[in-house]
Amino acid sequence: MALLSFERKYRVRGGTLVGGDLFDFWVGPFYVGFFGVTTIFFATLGTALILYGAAIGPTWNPWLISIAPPDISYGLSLAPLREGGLWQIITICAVGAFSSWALREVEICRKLGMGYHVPFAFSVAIFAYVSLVVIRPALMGAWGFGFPYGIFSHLDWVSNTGYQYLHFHYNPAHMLAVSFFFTTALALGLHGSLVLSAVNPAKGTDVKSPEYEDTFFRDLVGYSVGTLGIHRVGLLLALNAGFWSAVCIILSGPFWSRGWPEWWTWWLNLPIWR
Ligand code: UQ2
Repeated sequence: MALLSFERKYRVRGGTLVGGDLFDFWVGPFYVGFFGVTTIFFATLGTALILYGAAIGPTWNPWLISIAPPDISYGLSLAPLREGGLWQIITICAVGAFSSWALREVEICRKLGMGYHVPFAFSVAIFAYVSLVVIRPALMGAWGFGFPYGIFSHLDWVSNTGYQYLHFHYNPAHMLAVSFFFTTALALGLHGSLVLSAVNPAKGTDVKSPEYEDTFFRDLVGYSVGTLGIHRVGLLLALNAGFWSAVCIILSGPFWSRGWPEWWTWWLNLPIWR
């Protein structure tokens, strides 16, 4: 169905979670909805506060601008704007904007009668962010454990936090997360190259059907997961990458405060070595 005639079919009332018909309209190509309004609100306020934070800070060098969370001594209380309060409001705006975006995706899914796979997947990414700036700081008793909003400063935070546990790569959940990230890249590399090889062949030759894609992998590794299957595998791999990232950082501090290499002493202490 051509895009213009399909628009008439799907640009219909209903499917909203909040607000009924009130925000059930489009602006140009964009569906608005109640959560479109809240997305714009949080994103605009958050961006303005980041710019304000930069303006009262020491530099306009984009690499060095940084908006830091409050000192640990503020615990879980609200801090003055210039001493981490900005970071706190910006964090609320970020979580508000990301959640609004996910719920707007849900409304679009409902309108179209589709599954909720996209908002579900996005929610795992939101969970990974929230685990860093809300869940772990709350469990450790201070917003100061969140990461600063700046390009170099957040890299420094990751490095410092990693070294606090001596060698973060010994964190078993981090091992899982990294393995899932790499496998996600492998799967997308295989899938993207396979699809392009089939549907974008040499000039003057025919586009190849999925049977060719199946046959390629049956010839190569004796198995094809199939055209639907590869997307299930891809989603599973990507969701696990985000999920175990969240787990590995929530474990570090709230549930394990020594070096991660030391965690493996359970292995050395297994009775089978005696
Ligand atoms: C496949 C298939 C696709 C694909 C890919 C495969 C026709 C267009 C990439 C091959 C995938 C396999 C064998 C599984 C890979 C598993 C991991 C964990 C990387 O069969 O069907 O559809 O894109």
